[in-house]
Amino acid sequence: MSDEKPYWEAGRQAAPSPARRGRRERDSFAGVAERWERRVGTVDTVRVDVVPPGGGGVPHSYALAPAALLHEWKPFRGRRLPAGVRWRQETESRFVLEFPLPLGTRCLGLGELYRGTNRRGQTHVLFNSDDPHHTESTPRLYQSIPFLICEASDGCWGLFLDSPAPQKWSLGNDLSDHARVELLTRRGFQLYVFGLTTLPEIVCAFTELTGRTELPPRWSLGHQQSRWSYPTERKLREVAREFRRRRIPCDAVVADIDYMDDYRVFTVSRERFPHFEKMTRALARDGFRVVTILDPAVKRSRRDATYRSGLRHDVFCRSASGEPYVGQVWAGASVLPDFLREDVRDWWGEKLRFFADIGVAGLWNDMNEPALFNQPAPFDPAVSELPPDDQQLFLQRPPEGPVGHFEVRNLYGSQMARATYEALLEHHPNQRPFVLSRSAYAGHQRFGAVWLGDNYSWFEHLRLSIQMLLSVGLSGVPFCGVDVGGFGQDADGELLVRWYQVAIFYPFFRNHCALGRRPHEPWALGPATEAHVKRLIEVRYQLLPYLEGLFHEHRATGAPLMRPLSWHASGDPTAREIDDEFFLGRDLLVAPIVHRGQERRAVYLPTGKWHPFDGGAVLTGGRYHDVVVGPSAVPAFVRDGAILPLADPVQHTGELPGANLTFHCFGRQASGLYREDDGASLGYQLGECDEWRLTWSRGRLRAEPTQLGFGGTGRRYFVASGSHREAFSLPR
Ligand code: MIG
Repeated sequence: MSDEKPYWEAGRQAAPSPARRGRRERDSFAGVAERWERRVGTVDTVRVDVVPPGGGGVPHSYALAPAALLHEWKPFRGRRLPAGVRWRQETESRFVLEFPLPLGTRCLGLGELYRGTNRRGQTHVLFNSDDPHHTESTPRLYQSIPFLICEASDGCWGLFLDSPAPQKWSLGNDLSDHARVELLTRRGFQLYVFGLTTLPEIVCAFTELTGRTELPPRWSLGHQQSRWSYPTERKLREVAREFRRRRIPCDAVVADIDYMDDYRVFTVSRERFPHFEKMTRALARDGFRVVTILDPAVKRSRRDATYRSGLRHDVFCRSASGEPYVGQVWAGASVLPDFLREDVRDWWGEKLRFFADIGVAGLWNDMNEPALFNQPAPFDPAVSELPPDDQQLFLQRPPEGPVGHFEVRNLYGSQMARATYEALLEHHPNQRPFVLSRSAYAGHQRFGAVWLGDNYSWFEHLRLSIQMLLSVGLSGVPFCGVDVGGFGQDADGELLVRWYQVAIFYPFFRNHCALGRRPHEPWALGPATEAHVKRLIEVRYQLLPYLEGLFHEHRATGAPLMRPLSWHASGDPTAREIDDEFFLGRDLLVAPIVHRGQERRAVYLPTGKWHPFDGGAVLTGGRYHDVVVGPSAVPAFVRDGAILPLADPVQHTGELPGANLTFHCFGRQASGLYREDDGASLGYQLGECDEWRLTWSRGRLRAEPTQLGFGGTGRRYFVASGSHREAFSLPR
């Protein structure tokens, strides 16, 4: 462990000096608890540092963004915590938080759960797990983000319980008007209470603390095609070729676990991928990136170079006996790097050069809960005490010293993704990394994208994807998606088309399918399905300039890309209850078909006028409309007053800079921002980005540059309103 680093990079947070102590919390608590306050963004926030008796200090927070650790907090002047939040230590390893939950208060956020956006009325477990049974009775999943937003008619307040230890959130089940959270820890934690504000402001504050997502590489926003598995290079190239032959846009093909030799990390099977480097080069010439999966577990084999190197550097998690802990995963008996240690992340990062050498453009971290075949449910959530350190599978070593795995389990996936993200940045200092992860903890957005694991080819899971992705976005992680078409079970044409009608609006857009299931590439279910899916993917590519603008917005404000209706219609009680529609940014409202056999649906539109994306009569909001959604429809509405930048269809993002771009102006008066950058480098952080403020009125578009640091791509611009379109020149 390197302790020379400044405290915000390694080591525990600076203990408050005796001269500056927070307000002591309670006399009955035998440990140390201090209360602090600060305005985070625009939100009055109280922080409580709780250290149990005999504990060292507040454990290092992996959730907080480095910049957030530099802020000064003042001793809290109030007497009670806001919103009636109370906490106490019940037993040696159990803390309890309680707060009132008046009737009508909705509970949002809390990361990934196979449940609706309103988390009220159930008990949720935060303990990262690979549970293949994705039904409502499954209380926990791969990602844990202990940030809850309580939304009432007078605004939102929030709670962030920064601890990666097991948690159980009971949110007004048994129809009671109060919530109880159990946290099983012996190490202490930090609790943040965000005072009453709006939904956008509270997410802004939470992401000011825990960080935001930098712009993804443009190619990663295109269509990605995956399946478990394309087992040979011949097959992977054939899939790519089909996309081009059929002129269906696509940017990436994905190699799942079978590209490896004996499932060993940092290897390629030379039997099945004899010319991996040649393959990636050939695919690159055709506009394809290759993404490979990479699991954390290292095969325990003296013949494996990664294992030998790991032993030499002492990187593996150890059992209480002192031996590296051995679990069963794809490669058989395997060991697990301790990604909580900086030296281990560096070690892993060095190994990752392997992928750059063979031309891999992005990495997909799977099984990083970590999932172990012999320990599918390592901890029973019914238990209300933490087992002793030496009975938590293995020990890990965060900066403050060894601790049982369960207490820090929820960090494992994020810290693996962090190791990957930071290494890619270091190896290619001016390239935006792409890292996709299955497991996550609060703050994960700093390290890339997530997908929500092994869903099924069911309409239920199509519908739930909206609610789940909305929740993940409100929990701070904007770059998210689910397996399009569904992972388990078999998709049919109707499901696939309906799924693409939603998925083209997912921030992360990947078709994936499980081993042994019926293939569902865009063409696999017949020509009618193919034609609809092709058109939908084309629309996705047309929308990419808009989507990229939303990532800029996220960077500035923390706003997710997918937003619940109440985000932009806060005073509207009907909008608040709707969770089968969503906003993509401010200007698009998406209202897809989420049931089999339906050809029409009731669409609620908030106040204002709305333009059907596919054209047709303008609809007036503030009420429901009966809308027909055919298989080739784009089920979206554009806000009156929006200027939507749409590119001409392309086959992959490499062609995008050259594609004509049209500013579609909706209504008589409209305004917007439009930005351009190279889509690949970090130059935008240094101002290499062009930005215009657009205004449309009296049939004229005006563009006023607010920043000119990029220089343009030489593409042509148009302005359109209704069916009229004419050339436009963007002032530079
Ligand atoms: O035990 O790598 O969620 O997307 O295709 C299954 C094989 C392991 C689980 C992932 C899935 C992936 C699969 N993996």
